[in-house]
Amino acid sequence: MSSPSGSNPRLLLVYPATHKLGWVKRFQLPPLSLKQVAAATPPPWEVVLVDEVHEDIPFDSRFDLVGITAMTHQALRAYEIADRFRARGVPVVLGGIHPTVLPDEAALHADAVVVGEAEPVWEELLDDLLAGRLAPLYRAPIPEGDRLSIPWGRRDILAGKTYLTTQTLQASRGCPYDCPFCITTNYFGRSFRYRDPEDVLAELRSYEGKLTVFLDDNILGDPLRARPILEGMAGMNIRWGGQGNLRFAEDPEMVKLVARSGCIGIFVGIESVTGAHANHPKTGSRYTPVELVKRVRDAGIVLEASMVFGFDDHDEGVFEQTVRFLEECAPSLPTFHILTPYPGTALFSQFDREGRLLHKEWNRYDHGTVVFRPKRMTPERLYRGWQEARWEAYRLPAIARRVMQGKGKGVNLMYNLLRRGGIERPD
Ligand code: B12
Repeated sequence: MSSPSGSNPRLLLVYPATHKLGWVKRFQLPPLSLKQVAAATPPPWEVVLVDEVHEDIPFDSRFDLVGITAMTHQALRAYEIADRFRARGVPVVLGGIHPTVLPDEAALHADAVVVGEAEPVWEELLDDLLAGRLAPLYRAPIPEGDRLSIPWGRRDILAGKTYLTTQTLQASRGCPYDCPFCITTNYFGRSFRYRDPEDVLAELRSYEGKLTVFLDDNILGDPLRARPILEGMAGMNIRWGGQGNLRFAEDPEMVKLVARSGCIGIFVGIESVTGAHANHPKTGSRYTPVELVKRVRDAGIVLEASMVFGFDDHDEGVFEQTVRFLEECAPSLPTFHILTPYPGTALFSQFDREGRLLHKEWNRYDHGTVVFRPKRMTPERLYRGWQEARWEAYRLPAIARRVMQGKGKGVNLMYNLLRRGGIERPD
């Protein structure tokens, strides 16, 4: 296997950036998508990863193939990059969540589009390219079952770049909850697929640093499957963060195990204080979020709670209600998002059908812009309410009240002040 020039074939993987970041880029995580695509690339391919957040794209270097990943807000930039390479005669493959849900759109800017996970189709695509028979579309099957078998993400391709940590991985993929605003169930399968715990633990043992981030949709989604991984981690002196929902906190023993395994922070989507979303439908819990949050914080784990504004049952009162709820609940860090109907979700189809999408300018589908007409308020009111809630929740007295409840006051204060730094006063 060699490239048309006779030497080893060279693959460039690109993570597009929508805007330049200052010093905060040191706190970013490397793109796991591309670490996994690189891991699925067999020798003798040579892989170069360019993260546009950190470096410029080498448009003039020799590559036999360029692979670009794109979430929706990155899609337009991904297409620009693809067009420039293709104008120079370099074949381009587009993959990731946006090309997965809109392959026809992506195909206008690519020689081939990968729909879904790279692992099942990537080698075939590379072989086809070298044999001169690249197909326009490679579609991975929608995953089924409860097992996940993937190679360890490649970290060597990150050399020379500064990230918070390069130790990012997934123990599982998929999610059974099928929330209307989320893409995961449709494309990554409706069950939690876990890796063999021994394989996860072996990967963790190969890490030289302490700080590790699990990028699963919900690492604790199936507590029985997560348990052997957590137990194995307990003796490893790892410090890890991840995301999930609050369900694990219903079992006090599980909370203790999560803390013992080295968990220092967890991001949970509470989403909404009202209606169908109240108390997080995913939990169907007999405990209130207030009780569950307290349990997690008492175990010394930083808990970031994400709230979303703009659901159809939200009126102008939701902002105030949410801020009061967060005062009572006191997660370590509240995060606020504007509801964003991503293509491929049930929410997108609904708003599109109802003529409520304001536009399809993908670079503004970013959770900080209103891209649809809310049901019970104007788009302007939704935007302002989001700004006000953020401002209100990060006023110093509000931070002080939150930090004083629960353990780890110093750490929580530091995180809150850092977050406060990025919040603008409402116009
Ligand atoms: C972890 C995660 C994050 C991490 C990312 C860490 C990192 N740098 O790796 C953090 C917390 C930073 C994050 C942030 C955001 N995220 Co996020 N995130 C996820 C999550 C849970 C997993 C993504 C992941 O790493 N998966 C593991 C990798 C291996 O899988 P993958 O990326 O899908 O890649 C596979 C395939 O897609 C394919 N593939 C991907 N790229 C390419 C490229 C080529 C060439 C090929 C061939 C194949 C290929 O092969 C890969 C291996 O199988 C997903 C949910 C999900 N299940 O996808 C949401 C998700 C990707 N995030 C989402 C969003 C919206 C965001 C934010 C915009 C939210 C916000 N405003 O705060 C930000 C954007 C940040 C940014 N950098 O610009 C949405 C994207 C929706 C959309 N249509 O764009 C998702 C799908 C969540 C959802 N519920 O809808 N996120």
